Amino acid sequence: MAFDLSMIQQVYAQLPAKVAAARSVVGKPLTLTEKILYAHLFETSATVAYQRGGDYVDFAPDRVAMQDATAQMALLQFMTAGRKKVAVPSTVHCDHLTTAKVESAADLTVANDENKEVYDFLASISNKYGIGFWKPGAGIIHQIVLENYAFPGGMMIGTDSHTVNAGGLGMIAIGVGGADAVDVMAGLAWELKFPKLIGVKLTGKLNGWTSAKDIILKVAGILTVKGGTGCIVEYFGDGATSLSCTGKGTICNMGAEIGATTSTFGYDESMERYLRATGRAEVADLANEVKEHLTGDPEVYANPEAYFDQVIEIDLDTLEPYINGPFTPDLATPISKMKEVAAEKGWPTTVEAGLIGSCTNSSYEDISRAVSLAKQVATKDLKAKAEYLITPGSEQIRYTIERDGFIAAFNEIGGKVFANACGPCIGMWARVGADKKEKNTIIHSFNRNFQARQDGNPNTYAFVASPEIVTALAIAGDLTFNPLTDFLTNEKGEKVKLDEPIGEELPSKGFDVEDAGYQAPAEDGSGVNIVVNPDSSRLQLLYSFAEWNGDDLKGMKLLIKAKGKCTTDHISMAGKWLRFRGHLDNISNNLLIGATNFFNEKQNSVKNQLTGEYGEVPAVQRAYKAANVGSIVVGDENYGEGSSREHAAMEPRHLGVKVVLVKSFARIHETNLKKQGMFGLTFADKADYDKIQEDDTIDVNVSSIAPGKQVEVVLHHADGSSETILANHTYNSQQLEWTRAGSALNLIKKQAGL
Ligand code: MIC
Ligand code: SF4
Repeated sequence: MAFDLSMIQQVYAQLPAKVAAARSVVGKPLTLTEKILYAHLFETSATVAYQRGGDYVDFAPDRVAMQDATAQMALLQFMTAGRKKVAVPSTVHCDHLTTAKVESAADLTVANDENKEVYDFLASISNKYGIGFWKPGAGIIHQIVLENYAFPGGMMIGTDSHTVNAGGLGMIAIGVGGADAVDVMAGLAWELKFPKLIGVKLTGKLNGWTSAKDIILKVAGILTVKGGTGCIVEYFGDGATSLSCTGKGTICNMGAEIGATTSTFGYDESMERYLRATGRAEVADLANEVKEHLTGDPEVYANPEAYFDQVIEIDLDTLEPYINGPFTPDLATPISKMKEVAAEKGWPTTVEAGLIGSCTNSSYEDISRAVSLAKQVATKDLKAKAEYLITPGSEQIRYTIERDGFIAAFNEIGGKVFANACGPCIGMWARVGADKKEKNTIIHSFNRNFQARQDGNPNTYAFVASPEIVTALAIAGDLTFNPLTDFLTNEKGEKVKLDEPIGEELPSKGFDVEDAGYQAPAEDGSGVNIVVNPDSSRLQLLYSFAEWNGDDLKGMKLLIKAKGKCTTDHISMAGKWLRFRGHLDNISNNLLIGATNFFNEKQNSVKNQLTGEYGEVPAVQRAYKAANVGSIVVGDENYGEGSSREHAAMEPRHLGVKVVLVKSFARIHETNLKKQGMFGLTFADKADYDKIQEDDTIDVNVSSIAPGKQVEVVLHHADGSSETILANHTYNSQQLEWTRAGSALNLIKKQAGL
């Protein structure tokens, strides 16, 4: 039985008229993206055509999902917003806080014990406000959403950047910070700049060693980590319809790695098959009734250049498997070139560990194809050279693959199955020996491979590939092994070749599960009491950030000029710091500790301008706060890339940073800064980044800030000279209200009379 069927029915009942209204205001055939966006306007049906990449628009998403590491902050904010219940169906998923160490059951016992306070808090707050709760071990948020909640033509937001995974079932699903989730759960409009549209036409059919993952690995290579910023990517063409629904999910999932707002596919038979296989025949039947509205208009796909802002074409017949990395997901190397490139770059080529699974690659299809390779170890007298680890995306998947003998096959090659949770993908991997910081290579089918992300070791070269390629390379133990052409030497000294992977899109015996791990909320949660222990190190009630008095910001000290890549992992590290995600003051002790200081090329070492001494970033910032001196963070391109974690914006806010001035921002992080009442600015001339000096005292003249108007930044250098530069911003008048109120949440509270 599908969840929230009446909501889906209502969306579909209104869809034809809303799409017709949109088509008439836009005045031409519509992409799927436009249909879904215009069908989810907050106020009415479409009355004006929005300018892509220009207009801010208010939307009404159908649902919200939150995972444990971000839900804590989202719900700590929601509980101050004065609402009795969430306004739209919402769920919480316990997946990020489980450490992968021994194997599933043992690790879950430890997680339940260590995180009891947090899980109890999330369970009771979910119960109180009418939120569905998925227990630890139930699975990873995006896999659970795909299996249970996603529906073609729907729109959702989630407090995790990979919420975009639900595009595999034809949704517009967008990752956001917790404050955005609060808006929607409070029944308010959710604002987004109307995106630009990138069309990706897929022709041909995957074959042999290639899989859906290779499509997004290639797209990441083409567009880079910032090429999708401000855009929604819509896939179409006969190559798109030939992919499985879960394969589409993989492509959309990793679309977060190109900075895209989201990605999506039109409704087709693969989605219908998946809906039916996951117990949602009713949704498939409903979708079939409105199916022409659940895909782009035929004119659009026939002549995409006229409708999309950019079009990319990929021929699946000739696509090669890719391996992306290290340290960035967009460094794409076709497998046939890996030998050459690895030698040229000096990458360590012995593969120490192969990891499959995670929210992006744990479908039945993925696992069955990986198993077909694992089984060849025995039949071809091979021995798997690298450690091999599996994190299933959900209990339903785990239960089904166990039933079908896949787990036993993985065990045969020494594979270990971790809990249905994020585990190594988010650095919750107690990897033996990682503390020695040795140079080594791992390969995984996750989506992110930023430095130190998986095991905390900055010298781990992490590469991303399909589960099939990960498995083959784990068997070979060699990054340069190309299973399409190369032979392995088996235990008998014979030369053998791996056969191409084969698998099944969906389990022929159907999915199965005993306890999926779901807990429904109370009908009336008003009596549920939420207690946060004031002495807790894990949870802390939030205070309201101070209002802005409207003055210019004078005499700020430069906290750090970050050099190069500065992702949310660099700004607010995950791994062991995840335990403080519900405690703003404690987690603030990781502020920018991963960022590289431009002036000394070191991490977590910046000059305290009050003493002239070098110290750790959080300590220096706390010293400025204690002295009541404002500060500013300067950054490079695509600052805040990666996660949706709003801690990366709340921590500097809490510690007294006033402005973040960078060459460019990643979308979610820029919004998070705005929501938390910070000034997020970009250099009008990127070359001005070079003018920022270590001892600068900086004024940012924001008293007359207005939409579209540049802001003056005055740099007072230590030698007594000063320079004035200009900064751009993207605040609209509503967002400036958040800034004035001190945060978006303060404004909600004010409007609710709290
Ligand atoms: C990630 O993949 O980086 C995470 C961990 O899922 C984050 C969320 C978080 O930081 O809690 C994300 O993608 O938003
Ligand atoms: Fe979890 Fe990794 Fe997916 Fe993020 S990308 S939700 S950490 S499995």
